[in-house]
Amino acid sequence: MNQMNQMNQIGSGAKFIQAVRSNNLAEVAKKLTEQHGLRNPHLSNANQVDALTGQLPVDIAASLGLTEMVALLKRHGGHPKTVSALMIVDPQNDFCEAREPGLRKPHLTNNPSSLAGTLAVKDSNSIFPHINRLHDSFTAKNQTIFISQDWHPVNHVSFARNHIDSKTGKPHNPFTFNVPLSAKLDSNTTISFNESLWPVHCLQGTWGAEISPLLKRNGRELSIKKGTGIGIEPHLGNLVDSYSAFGDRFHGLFEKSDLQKLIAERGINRLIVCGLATDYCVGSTAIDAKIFFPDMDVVLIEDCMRHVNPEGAAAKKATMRQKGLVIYNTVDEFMASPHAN
Ligand code: VGL
Ligand code: ZN
Repeated sequence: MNQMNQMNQIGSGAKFIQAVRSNNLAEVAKKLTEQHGLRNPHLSNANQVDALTGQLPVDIAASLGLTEMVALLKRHGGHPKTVSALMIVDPQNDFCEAREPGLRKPHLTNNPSSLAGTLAVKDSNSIFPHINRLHDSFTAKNQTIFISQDWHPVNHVSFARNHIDSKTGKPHNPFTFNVPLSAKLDSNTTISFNESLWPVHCLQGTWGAEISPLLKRNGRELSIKKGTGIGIEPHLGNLVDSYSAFGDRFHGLFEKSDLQKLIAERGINRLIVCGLATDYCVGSTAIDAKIFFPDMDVVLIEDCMRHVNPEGAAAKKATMRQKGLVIYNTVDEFMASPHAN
């Protein structure tokens, strides 16, 4: 077949670009395969189009728009179409400071805005105006917004009062870190891990577990509950905490949320992760996103998260960057970046 015929049959480069932009790569691949016997019909990322381009004469590849296609795919992080979602991690009353000065004992006040959460993260309330800007933008584009909630039963493993300190014979104090725990899975298998022990927080159905009224809502957000103890075999007790919105630290061995399934179903390939707290649930969710979906663009914004411990947050951010996650300082920086479209 001469080159002119090839051009006519496939169509102009502009049409190809249009097909890429409308995510119609399957159609493009089919045509190329059927009409030209090309052996690499996969066009879902820049490398694959590069390989395809290599099978054609240079001028034909260029005139078909394949060269531009590669550039376009690379600009979009290797994906023909970006499907972004916002993940707001644990924006709950128990992780927030009081919004007004006043009484802090629930039984002494009927004004919830004077209440501080039991695990209040420093400066937590200041994230909401920034997260709300993201919420507006995602709502306007009809993009998925997930909100996760820590949702603990009274006997939850992460509550200090549920563990006796062998040295004192009394329950542990809250904010005790690196407490070695182990669990017998069966007669042959025992797993050991370190837990951080916290004050009682985010008890199912209580004010502390509710989402802060400072967060904007559109009624269409998808709710993810975690640390529920549901699904854990009764004989194992509430064995393992779930910081990540995907599930427990063993990647969902004991308790797994619907998040992985929902992301896969919706073809989400970019996740903007924000909320409370950077060093625990936000960081663990972001890292899990990359583990469960290695091609996912995972993006965080400093203004939209706060931490429990500065050292823990610095370490978590270093790990995240090392794994290829991107961290912007402000929503403005994010909005001006290639990750915002
Ligand atoms: C969290 C401590 C305990 C969090 C949850 O949301 O970061 N931190 N449970
Ligand atoms: Zn918790």
